[in-house]
Amino acid sequence: MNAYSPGHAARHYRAVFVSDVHLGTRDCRADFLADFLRRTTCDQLYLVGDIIDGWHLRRSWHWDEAHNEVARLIFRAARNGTEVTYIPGNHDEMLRRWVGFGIEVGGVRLAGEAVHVTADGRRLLVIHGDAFDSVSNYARPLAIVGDYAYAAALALNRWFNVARNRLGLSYWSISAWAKHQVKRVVKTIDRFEEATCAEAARRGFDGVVCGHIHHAEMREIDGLLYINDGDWVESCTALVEHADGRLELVEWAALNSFSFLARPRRRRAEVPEAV
Ligand SMILES: [Mn+2]
Repeated sequence: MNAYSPGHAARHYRAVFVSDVHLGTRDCRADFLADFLRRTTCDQLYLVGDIIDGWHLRRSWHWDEAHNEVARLIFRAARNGTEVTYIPGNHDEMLRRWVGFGIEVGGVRLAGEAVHVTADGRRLLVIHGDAFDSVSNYARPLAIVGDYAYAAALALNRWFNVARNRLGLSYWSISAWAKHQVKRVVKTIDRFEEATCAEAARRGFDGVVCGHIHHAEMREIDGLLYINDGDWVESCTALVEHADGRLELVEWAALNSFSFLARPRRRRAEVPEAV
């Protein structure tokens, strides 16, 4: 398992933002996130929603040692002086009813949203982002269709239409349909980005940090900074702020050449004790 191999030493950042971890599901790369948290320290840690996937509670709850490790490392950071803010998303919305009470559990503060001021004085609105679903027409599940999927669709298309032809049916293009879907996804993401930015602008912020759509991004929209910290299911990305206020998207899996095919070993002894 490559995620636990000793890499470079721990890095310190002013702030770290992660979201859409989906702990409790099999698809969550808790092993990669545990590795990131073990090798990263920060003054402020923002958990920007969908950290625990409560929707899976009643269906197939999946929780292994890597999931434990993520929870342990977050609480350890809080104990060691990191200010941890947990902003619930739509998958951990059961926590939302508690945000009004100023609750802190093990040093982790629950909040509906947060304001982060960077070292160079920029004020950023930190939200999960699902409030903008209706404006952007974002509907789950919404996967980005990659190049390989498109190639697969083309191949499938050939066989599909051979079959349709034999059945006396007219030609119907899967690839054209797939292309149309990709266009629709791109449009939806654009609308989501514009909607969150418009909200931040309306409230006088310099930018917005969100998650929710599992699409890491950092760009300027109409003079406003839009940042999406991505997710820990597909892209395994985090947003970090350096000491001088510089913001950077870190692609942890790509950076460490982790293989998505390798799954963490389940035996407890394989995981180094961190606490
Ligand atoms: Mn979400």
